[in-house]
Amino acid sequence: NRPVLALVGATGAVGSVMIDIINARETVPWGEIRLIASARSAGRKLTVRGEEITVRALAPEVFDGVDIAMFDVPDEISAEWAPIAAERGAVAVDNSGAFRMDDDVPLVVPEVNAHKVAERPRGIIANPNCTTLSMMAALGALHREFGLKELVVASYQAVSGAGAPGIDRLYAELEAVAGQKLGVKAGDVREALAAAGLGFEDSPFPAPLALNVVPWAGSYKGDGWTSEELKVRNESRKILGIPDLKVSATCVRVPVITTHSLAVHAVFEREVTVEQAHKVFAAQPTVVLVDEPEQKKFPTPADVVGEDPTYVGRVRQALDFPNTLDFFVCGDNLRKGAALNTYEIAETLAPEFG
Ligand code: 2RA
Repeated sequence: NRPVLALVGATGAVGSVMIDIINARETVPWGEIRLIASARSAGRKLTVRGEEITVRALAPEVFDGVDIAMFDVPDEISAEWAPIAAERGAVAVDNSGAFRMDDDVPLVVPEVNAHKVAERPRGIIANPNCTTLSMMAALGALHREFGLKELVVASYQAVSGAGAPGIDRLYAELEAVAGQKLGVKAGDVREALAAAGLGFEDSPFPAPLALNVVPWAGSYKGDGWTSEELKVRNESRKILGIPDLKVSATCVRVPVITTHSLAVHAVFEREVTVEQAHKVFAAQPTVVLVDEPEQKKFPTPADVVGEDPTYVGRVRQALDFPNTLDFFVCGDNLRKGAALNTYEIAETLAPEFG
């Protein structure tokens, strides 16, 4: 008997990427794949590995007989339904923020801490936030070798992290500024957006993003910090298993559709050279190194979007900080940052049910 997989949120942005990933796999271990979504989307038919599957409405009984249920839904839906799936006997692999910092829920990046999938007293496993996740394959590999001590990061986050409204808003803003010589006088971009009827009351971003960058992602959490910045700190500590890791993050939204980037300043216990770091990255199958400064070769989000691996470049030994590397990471926030990592957790679990 092969395991039964369910995908909750099958018709959403991440759910669609998930189906693409399942379709692109050479082989899959599943005996049955169930697609689940809100009542509004129920009845739609989607093709998975050549088979047309009717989307079912979320209800307790849809989890009967399911071994692994992947959730790509908003926090409050996961908070309610992942425990219901677990009660019905499924392992819930959840991509929301509802359970990530729960002590009884492992937070898993398979190439860093796959063994944690076994420690799941609630029957729930969490998938990290895409910002943290985008650098974990690279950092986990370095940590194993050199012992990570401190982490300072600045993110350059794509608008699809804010979902379809984020994508729609950036395209609308780009249209409003297209063909004009803007960005030469304070406020001229805001004026162009206002003239196009683009206010900020219902924008996912608190400032113009076209011809701009916005040092704000997520919600306000007090003392100056945003939710995204605190997630980078708390989730990095939990995934890497370093509870006292010193972390400071500044999260910035940039006019990129998909693929988050991070500038990483990482301090290690042991001495580390660029050459050694290159070797570590080259040995990590889920990392691609693009680091030829003399040829001006480095990763950029526009070149990485749609790719599964994490791309790393601009690796430098910090001139004024011992045992310290600076580097730049790009990772597709909808693939490894969300759907792919969730699916890899499910694949890691599959042999338990085979
Ligand atoms: C963002 N990290 O980029 C969030 C999405 N989970 O907005």
